[in-house]
Amino acid sequence: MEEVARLTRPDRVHWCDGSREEYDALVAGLVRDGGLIPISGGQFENCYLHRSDPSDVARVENLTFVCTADREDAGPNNHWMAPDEAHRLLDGLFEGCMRGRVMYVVPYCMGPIHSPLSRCGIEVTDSAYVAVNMHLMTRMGAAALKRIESEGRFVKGMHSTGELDPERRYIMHFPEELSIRSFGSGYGGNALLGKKCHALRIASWQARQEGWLAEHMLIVEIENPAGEKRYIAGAFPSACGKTNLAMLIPPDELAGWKVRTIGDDIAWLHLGDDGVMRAINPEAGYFGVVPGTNRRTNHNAFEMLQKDAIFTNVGLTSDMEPWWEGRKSGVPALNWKGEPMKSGEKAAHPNSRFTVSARCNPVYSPMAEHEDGVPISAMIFGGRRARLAPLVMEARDWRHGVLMGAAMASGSTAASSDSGKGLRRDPMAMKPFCGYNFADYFAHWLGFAPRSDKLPRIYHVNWFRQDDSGNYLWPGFGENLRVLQWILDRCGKRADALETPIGNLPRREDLNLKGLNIGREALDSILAVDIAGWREEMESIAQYLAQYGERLPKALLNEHARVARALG
Ligand code: GTP
Ligand code: SPV
Ligand code: MN
Repeated sequence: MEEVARLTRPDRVHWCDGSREEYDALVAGLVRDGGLIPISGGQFENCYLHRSDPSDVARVENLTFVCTADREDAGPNNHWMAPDEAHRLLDGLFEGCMRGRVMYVVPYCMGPIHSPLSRCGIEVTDSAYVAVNMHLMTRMGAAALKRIESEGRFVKGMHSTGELDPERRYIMHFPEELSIRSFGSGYGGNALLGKKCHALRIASWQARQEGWLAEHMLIVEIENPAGEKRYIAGAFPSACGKTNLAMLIPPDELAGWKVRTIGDDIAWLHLGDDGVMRAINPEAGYFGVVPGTNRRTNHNAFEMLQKDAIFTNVGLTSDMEPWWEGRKSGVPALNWKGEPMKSGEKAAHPNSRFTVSARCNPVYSPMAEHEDGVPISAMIFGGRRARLAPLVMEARDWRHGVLMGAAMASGSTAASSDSGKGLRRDPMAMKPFCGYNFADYFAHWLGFAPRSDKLPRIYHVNWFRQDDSGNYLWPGFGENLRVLQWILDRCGKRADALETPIGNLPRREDLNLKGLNIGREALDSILAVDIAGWREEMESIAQYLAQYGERLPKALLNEHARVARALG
């Protein structure tokens, strides 16, 4: 810390202890200097609004680098810079950057504080907003520091908002040094280094070396009316429904089912000595998408936003309540930049977010604190696919499932400022987050098959099929539980399916459709397999995979060839 302070020259160093008093004092300071605006209206209690710089509203994939000694280790899926060059560049930026500021030292633990599966880090930051977000998102402070002191090993993260100049903004990872340096952004995944930088990019690298998985997955607990609890992990790209699925509310017809959250964004998965794959959620809070959240779509999220929440980049009503598109009540007076609303503009930024501690979630599962994690029955992959991909399909085995994950694709969203337009391949929803070469990542996934005969079953789902006018064909949200029910029934050998070249699909009679409001034609089209369309899809998947060249595991190519042959 002395070394960092010598380089960055802060006025003062503050070691975070993680106490409630500290949180309140940091918030009070932010309110004094305008970094947080108290939200006083309606039901809201101890909630605040933060307006980020308008140029700094999402992750920046173009400015995110993996700096390994050998460029090939980062792979075509990452931007790369030589470690020496990256350090030179960043030393220059960090030099004196905290003059006139406070340097916060944030020790944190990703995962339950006493779990052997958890890992620690220290983020040094000059942003009090980052410090308060880390309070809500991680187990942070004295207990984490104690664990770090006894373990001696931790991920070193250095962060400064700099001048928020997009031309001087870099998010750099040094997996071989277990370090992260982030400069020039104060937003979400760019700045809360425990989340995407540590728990995914650095952890995925460590996971490969040590034989486990660090994934962009929600973990949900599902209890059936007989009281049996099962756990599903699911990878969906950013802004594609993880938080919503992790806390969904069963529809009336599925009363008796209970759904609880383990995690909404990241899962660390380990194979036990008994061959069972168990997962922990390394996080302790949510940094969730606000737009679209209302009593009907996500009642649990809506509830937990009323107290002790920080909103980033939403609008305000005239009586100081937060407002966003899809809130379904109130009228915005100011947009997310704090300007009076103009007609036709959005009040909230499409990537506006809430930060809230998991303890505020009315359906937080006590099992989320379990040191061994929860046993995973099934893994699901899914993206925003307006066409082609059916509602759900089951992989015939692990290898087929790895291909399904590797072939994932999704429409663009506001969660990244530069992911391009239209459909992009996003293997396992890890395109922006895998800290090493995807070819090696696929090989690592495939390598689990011989290690256990109790691996989770793998599925691909799609809540986002549209008709020609752009209307969603599937009602989604709570109704997604019907698909999870079929998946769990398959795992328990209690449901049938139709074998097709692309995987096993439910027929309409295999799904619980009681009371579901969906037209016959819509249902037919989301349960159909378009053979000609899938032949083209397999062609496009082959082209995508080809960029990984010789390093790509042959088993994946063989699996691709098998599916392509089955399609004829
Ligand atoms: P990140 O936090 O960026 O990783 O996103 P996420 O995957 O957790 O996505 P989230 O659950 O926040 O959902 C993103 C957007 O998709 C929100 O606007 C939701 O309202 C919407 N959404 C979520 N589930 C569904 C669904 O089943 N159907 C439809 N049509 N929209 C959904
Ligand atoms: C995502 O973009 O996948 C998020 C938000 O979960 S961020 O923390 O910005 O990465
Ligand atoms: Mn995410």
